[in-house]
Amino acid sequence: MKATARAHTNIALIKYWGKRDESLILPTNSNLSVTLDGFSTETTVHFREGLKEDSFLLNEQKVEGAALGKIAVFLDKVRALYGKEIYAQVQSVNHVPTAAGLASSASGLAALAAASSKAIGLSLDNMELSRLARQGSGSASRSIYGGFVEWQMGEREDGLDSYAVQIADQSHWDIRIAAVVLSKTVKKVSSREGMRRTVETSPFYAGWLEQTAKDLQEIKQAIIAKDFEKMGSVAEANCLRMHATTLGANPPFTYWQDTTMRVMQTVQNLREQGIPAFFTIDAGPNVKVLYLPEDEAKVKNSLQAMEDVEDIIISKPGSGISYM
Ligand code: 2P0
Repeated sequence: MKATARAHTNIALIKYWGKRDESLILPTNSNLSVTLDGFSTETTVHFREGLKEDSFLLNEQKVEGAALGKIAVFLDKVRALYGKEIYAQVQSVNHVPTAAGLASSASGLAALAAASSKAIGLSLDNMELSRLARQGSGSASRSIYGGFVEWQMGEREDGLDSYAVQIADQSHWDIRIAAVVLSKTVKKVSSREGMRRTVETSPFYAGWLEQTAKDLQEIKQAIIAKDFEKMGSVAEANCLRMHATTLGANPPFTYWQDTTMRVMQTVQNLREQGIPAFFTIDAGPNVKVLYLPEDEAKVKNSLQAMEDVEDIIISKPGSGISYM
């Protein structure tokens, strides 16, 4: 009862920002991401009779506390599908070229969903797998697929219609995504806490929801038509709107640092020079820059010239779940 799976992380171009059901992880809006080939998690799950609890090794280090708790809660859902109490040894390796806090729960929970369901003998299709991964971490539902992926929010209370679908695979469009790793990042509000506080208290949240549904339709058309300016400008505006909701929360907060804003400025300067480059930012200070392969040297040089940029990790659209 052992299986190994690999998943890549993803970056949202239309953000998932808020839950309508915290326990099933059902979002308030449909959202869309691109899977990144530069970051992945490989996870082995071994269910064994006689174990009294789950255990977790991450990059060969024993993990306990809240991180183990998240895994055990997720494995409870897999055990419930299987119908029997049996515990597992979980071993994960994060393939992230730097220790910069970029490893996301998306690749981790997607790999765990695939490996654990296979190990326990369930054979789930991608829709079922996406629905399962969603219950570990919302963004993990999208990492089941490669390329451009939409997580459809669904309407049901039981979440059966809330899962991701592929809009276009990784060979559809050769774009680049540079993850700009900043030095001296400060401790952030977790995305779970940040989205909860925003949904509950920010008067800007209603405006965010209204516009994001329109953004999603526009970006899907842009992706299919390979209209880079359109895709980039919609993604950038959507990111700015998501971050604007946090300033309206009570207590207010922001994920941005001074360095975050300087990278945003650099990207805007590139555009003024005629280079189509766009940024997006998740629940943290690091910035991801979208650009076309022919502009790589100029984009990289501008970012590398900046103070406080520690690393630049370049991805292409990556693949979905695979089994080892
Ligand atoms: C996203 N983020 O769409 C958004 C944009 C952060 C900002 O999904 O609570 O780790 O486990 O469902 O998926 C990060 O949140 O949150 C996230 P949970 P998750 O990528």
